[in-house]
Amino acid sequence: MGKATAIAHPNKALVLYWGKKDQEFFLPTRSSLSLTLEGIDKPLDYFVTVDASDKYKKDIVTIEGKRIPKNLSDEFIRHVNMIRRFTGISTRVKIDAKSTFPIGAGLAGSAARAAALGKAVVEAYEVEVDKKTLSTYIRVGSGSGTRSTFGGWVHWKRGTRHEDSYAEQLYDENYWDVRNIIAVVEPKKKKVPSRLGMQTSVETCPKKLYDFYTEVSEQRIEKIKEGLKEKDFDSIGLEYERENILFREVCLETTPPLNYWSSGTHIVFSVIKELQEDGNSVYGGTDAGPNVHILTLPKYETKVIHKLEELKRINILNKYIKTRPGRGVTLSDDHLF
Ligand code: 2P0
Repeated sequence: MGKATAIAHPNKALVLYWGKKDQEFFLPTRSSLSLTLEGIDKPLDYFVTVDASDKYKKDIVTIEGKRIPKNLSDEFIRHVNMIRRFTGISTRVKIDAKSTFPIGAGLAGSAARAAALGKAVVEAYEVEVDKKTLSTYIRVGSGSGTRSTFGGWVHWKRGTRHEDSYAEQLYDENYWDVRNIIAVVEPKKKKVPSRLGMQTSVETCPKKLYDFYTEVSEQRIEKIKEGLKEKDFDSIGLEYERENILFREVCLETTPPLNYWSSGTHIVFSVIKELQEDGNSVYGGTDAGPNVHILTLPKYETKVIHKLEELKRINILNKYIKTRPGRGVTLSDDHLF
C-alpha cells in the first residue's frame, strides 16, 4: 500500500458512446472510437493522487485540498468501491484531485478524472494489471474514461460483460499529427448531464432509430479504421460528420428532446461548411453540449483560427482551445499531498 499520482487527458469520440445496457458496470449499447487529446498552448491535464493506508478510518476526497459537494465525492468513492470489488482490497484511501481544464469550457473532464483515479488507485493498492484490464477498471468510473487509458486513437469494444468491454489502442499519439480545435460557444442554458441524457435516450428514443444508431457503430468504426490506416483524412471526416448528425437526431428524438446546441453552434457549423466549400479539410462534431470540436490537419489550422478569431470578436465564441493527439494515463512522482 502506498501513494500514487496519475495524470490523464480527455478524449473526443468520433463514434460516440450514448447509452448503457448495464448501469452498474457501465456496459455501453454500442462500441465507440476516440482521439485522446492534449492541449497545445495550455495543458488539459487531470491529476489524481491516492494514498492507501490503514491510518484512514474512512475515505477522504478533496479537490485542490478543499472539501467538495457530497454528490461529487460520492462519485469518486463509488468508483473506488468498484475497484475494491475487483481486487478484494478494502483499505481506505485519501484522494486529492486537480484539473488544468479551462473553467466553463464544457470539457466535463469525467473521462480524464476516471482514468487518473482508476490508475492511481490500482498503483496505490499495488495491484498489477495489464492495460486492457485497467481500461475496464476505469470504465466503471466513467464510460468515456475507458478510452483515456490509452493515447492517440482508441477503440472501446462494447463487449457483453465486464471483462470484455475494454479499450484498445489503434494508433498511438505519434502516429499522425492532426488537430482538434474546440470552439467554446456560450451555452444558452445548463445542459442535461450526459449520464442522465443518455439514459433518457435509451428509454425514450424511437426503437427503430436507436437500434439503427447502435448497429451502425460497428461499420462506422471499420470505415474510420480504414481511413486511419490509409491516413485518408477526408473519409474519416465524412464519417465523423455523419455520426454527429445521427447523434443529434437521437438526442432530438429523445423525450423531452435534448437540444444541446445553441445559436453559436449553428454558426460554427456554417463557418465549417464555408471552409469545406473553399477546399479545406475541416470537419465538426459535438459532445453533449454546444461546443464544436473541429477536426483538421495542421496545414488548415491558421485558416480555422482566423475564422474563430472573427467569431470571438463578435461574441459568438467565448474562446477556442487547440489540441492534438495526447498520451494515455501515466504516473507521476509529483504528488498533490
Ligand atoms: C462520448 N459522451 O462518447 C460521449 C459523447 C458525451 C457525448 O461519453 O455515465 O461522462 O460516466 O459513463 O462517459 C459522456 O458520458 O458518462 C460521453 P458515464 P460519460 O464521449
